[in-house]
Amino acid sequence: MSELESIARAIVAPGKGILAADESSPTIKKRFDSIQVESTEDNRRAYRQMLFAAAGAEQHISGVILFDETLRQSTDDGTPFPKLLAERGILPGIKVDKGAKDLAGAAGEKITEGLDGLRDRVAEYAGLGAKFAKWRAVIDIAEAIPSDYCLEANAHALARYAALCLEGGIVPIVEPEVLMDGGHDLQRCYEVTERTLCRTFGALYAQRVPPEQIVLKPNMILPGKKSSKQASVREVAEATLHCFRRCVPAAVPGIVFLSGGQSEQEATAHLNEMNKLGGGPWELSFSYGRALQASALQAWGGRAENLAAGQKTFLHRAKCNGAARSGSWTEAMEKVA
Ligand code: 5MM
Repeated sequence: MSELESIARAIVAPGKGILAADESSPTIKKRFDSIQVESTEDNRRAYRQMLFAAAGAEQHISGVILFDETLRQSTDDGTPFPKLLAERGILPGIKVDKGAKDLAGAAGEKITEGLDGLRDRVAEYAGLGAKFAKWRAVIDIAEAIPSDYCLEANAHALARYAALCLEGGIVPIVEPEVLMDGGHDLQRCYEVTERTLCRTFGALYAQRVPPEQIVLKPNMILPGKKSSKQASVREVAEATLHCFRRCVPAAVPGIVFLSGGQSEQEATAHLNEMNKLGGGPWELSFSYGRALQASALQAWGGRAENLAAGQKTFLHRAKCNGAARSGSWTEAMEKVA
């Protein structure tokens, strides 16, 4: 097995998943605003240190996605964050995209930028200890969108990014996110996700990206947040597995779902149900941002005296999602906490 494939397989090791802590500066400011904490460089460092240093996290966390600033930061005692993670057996990863911008000629649609200079940035990140990278494409659903143009442009960029990462020796996490904003139903999310994934894998194939060396980070198949027709946990799990069996090559080692605005418990319950149903050729795991951090952020509240409480809350979510990897999470686990 190539080194890249073994990194991809380590990312989706049984019982573990990814902590997405790669919030860009505007996003982390929004998160800190919600707890009335100023988004200074040192507050961001203290918060991330709380998560990365939580003892035992390595039992359920295989990798952490970092933002450029965080990859270059260190703990209070001067240990660089990538070193801290690597010493505990957690793979450091890096967000390399430059964000979703308006797509010219396509009102309401986005294209993710960041390809210019990416070869050099990948080389630098690999030197700083990154073992994998992440690039997120954003697909919105409304009556007349997404257009084929938007899906093609984003799939092409994802594949170019993936090829450059592999050339530079790091594993690409390919993240085409179909947003759950809006009033669409589950079936509409299924159709758009199917179109998105088929195009993404077509572009990866055209650009000679071996599926064994990537990890896919998609949305689950969910009704929009404003939909009047919500779906049961079982319906979400069945629709998601049905869609992914159609579109994702069996050679891909694993699928790490994003939470996308679900509550912490919903994200865990959906992953758990998919693993209970099973039967897919890939590992089904998590790469959650909000669904691993929301309650830990609240518990911390920006206060040094709450660091232990923040870590305990984060470890609880990591443990629940670790259990969801084998379909062994139960609601009782939440009540005990
Ligand atoms: C952690 O949030 C990531 C960064 O977002 P921005 O670039 O917008 O600041 C985001 O890409 C994240 O990795 C995924 O959306 C998954 O996070 P959620 O919260 O949806 O699980």
